[in-house]
Amino acid sequence: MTTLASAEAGQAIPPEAPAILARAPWSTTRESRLRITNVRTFMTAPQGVPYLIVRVETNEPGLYGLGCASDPQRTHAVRSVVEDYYRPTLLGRDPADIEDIHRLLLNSGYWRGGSIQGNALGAIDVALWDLKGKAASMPLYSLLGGQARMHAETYTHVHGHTAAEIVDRIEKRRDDGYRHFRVQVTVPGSDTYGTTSTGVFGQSSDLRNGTWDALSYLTYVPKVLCDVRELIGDGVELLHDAHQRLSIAQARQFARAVEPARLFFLEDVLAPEDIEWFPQLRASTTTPLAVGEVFGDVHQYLRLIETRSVDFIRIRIPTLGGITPVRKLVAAAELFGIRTAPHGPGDVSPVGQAANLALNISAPNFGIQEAAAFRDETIDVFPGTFVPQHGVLIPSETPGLGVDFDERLAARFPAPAPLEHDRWAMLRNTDGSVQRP
Ligand code: GCO
Ligand code: MG
Repeated sequence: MTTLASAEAGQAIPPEAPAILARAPWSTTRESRLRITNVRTFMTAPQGVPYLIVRVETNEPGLYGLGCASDPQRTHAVRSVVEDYYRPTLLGRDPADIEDIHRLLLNSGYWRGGSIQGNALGAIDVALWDLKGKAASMPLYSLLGGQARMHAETYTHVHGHTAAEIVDRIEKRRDDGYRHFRVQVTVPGSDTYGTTSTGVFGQSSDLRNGTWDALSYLTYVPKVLCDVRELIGDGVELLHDAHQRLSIAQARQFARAVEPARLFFLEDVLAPEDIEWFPQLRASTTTPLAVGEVFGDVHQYLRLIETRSVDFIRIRIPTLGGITPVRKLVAAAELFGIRTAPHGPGDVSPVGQAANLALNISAPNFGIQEAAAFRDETIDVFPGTFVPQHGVLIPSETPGLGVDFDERLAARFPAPAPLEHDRWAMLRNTDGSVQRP
């Protein structure tokens, strides 16, 4: 086993560095001096939602990469994959060979997919891209093909009970420069996603009362969305997230009923289990469709892309395994005229948002970026956090992702215990049956 024991190395390679098989054959002969010497994980919750940050360290002093492995519902399981399986496989490796490392880690788990492995792999992958940018003294978007736009436009979240209340809130955020608004509607007596004043993501949404009623949602929400359009007129884009809760018949009705609202897109009007219905749904409505937030594998999008049955792909870089697979997905979508809408509410960390921005700035088919309202504490823990300015995210020239991580400050925000954060995902219908959250 080749170990780099040179005196100038920042850190010697720990003895548990993997057997030669974990390394590409060429990596033991190539003259590269850079080696992975440690992989560390940090759980923190400055935004109230658990973040899992991964730091890949090297033998070059001060050269490390950061990745976001944040699956708020299974954080502890993701941490184990990184620490117990990926770390020993990576020690001693040259971080340059991202494709090889990605494929090795993906296949070393044998069983494919799922958010737990996806987020663990996604963090390692993004950290290696961050490292590569830093080593090349280039911002990540430059490595991905350079700047294709000045900035990435974002959408913000508003919610309310009546059209008047919602329009009032939109007008306030328009003054901040936003032109795109995800509108969620509070439905009397039922829990509709993203509709209450306090929530786990800090800026809005998600205090669940635990009961969902499709009939009241279908009766109340389309009318409010159309009334909002009537009141606000043109010049702003309205979005809505149905959060995977409708049947195909309800989805068809809903998509047709909101056509007068001229939505920018209607998100997750069907669940991933029902994606085969999208071609038919697409043919039945003019309402633009977006889906993909909960997909755990880029292959899940292929049917939607080849049939051109969505307008936007919602992508969560950590869950899909990082920049390596997602940049291929984005390129495929571009060839079919489909735009991107990366996921980015409060439960994607500023490291994850920085990866979104690198992709958005370099991808010709970028559509719109969901933008969390990060709290001040979160911005302090993540120096360089990208925050919307006048409704857009502006890239920086900083090498790599452009965001750092203050592990000492992060320790002041312990993550909630398992199941403390998950409760909002446990939803029931009025008949007591379990409902997709
Ligand atoms: C969105 C999403 C999120 C999810 C959350 C789950 O469109 O932003 O639906 O709000 O509910 O990311 O952890
Ligand atoms: Mg969503």
